[in-house]
Amino acid sequence: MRIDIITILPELLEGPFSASILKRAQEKGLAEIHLHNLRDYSQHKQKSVDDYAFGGGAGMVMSIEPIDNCISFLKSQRNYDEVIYLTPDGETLNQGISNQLSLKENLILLCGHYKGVDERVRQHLITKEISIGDYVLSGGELAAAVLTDSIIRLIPGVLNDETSALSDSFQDHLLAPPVYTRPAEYKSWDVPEILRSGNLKAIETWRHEQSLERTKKRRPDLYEKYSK
Ligand code: 6GU
Repeated sequence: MRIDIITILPELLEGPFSASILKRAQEKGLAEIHLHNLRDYSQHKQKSVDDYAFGGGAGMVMSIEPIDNCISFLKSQRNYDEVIYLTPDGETLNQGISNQLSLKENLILLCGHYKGVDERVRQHLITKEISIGDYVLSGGELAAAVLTDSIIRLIPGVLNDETSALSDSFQDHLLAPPVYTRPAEYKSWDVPEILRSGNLKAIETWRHEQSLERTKKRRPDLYEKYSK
């Protein structure tokens, strides 16, 4: 899988992709992440990428030309499955969307800023719009990092223990059960006896019950989906 990210702040994204699982996925050749500085595609001598809004009002709008230039250049190199715009008014990200996107070959992510992009970008160049939740970020970069992480960890071979993505919270509409590690005795805060029993069948049953209980209590909306 290859992900091309178009941004005015590439330095904001370098950190998250150069450590841990995302770094290892790239080193193993399972994922390629390429950052593109939108300013490099501006024709202006000051490299500007935004302008005043037609009709007036506060706030700048990201211009169509550098965005179209960058996307056109990328599309001339290979075919893309989706061109995704990260925006608070997009479809809210969930595990199902990440699962679907993890099966794609090439993705473009466009990070929004200011008052957003010229609407013609959305009408003619974008195939999918994603938000990561109902709160406002200063730009789309952190959302692009979240989306990229959630997709890449699902690619087979990225996680050491391949079953571990399958046992994540949300993968089956349930929250994950509680986990414990040594020491078994700490102050008087005990580890449930069953987890130390060695009875694998009983442990599996206990974990499933805990998942159900947790989901019902903390996320009744998810529990509703699961029990349907
Ligand atoms: Cl994708 N962008 C911005 N700026 N804010 C957000 C978001 C995206 N998703 C949630 N809040």
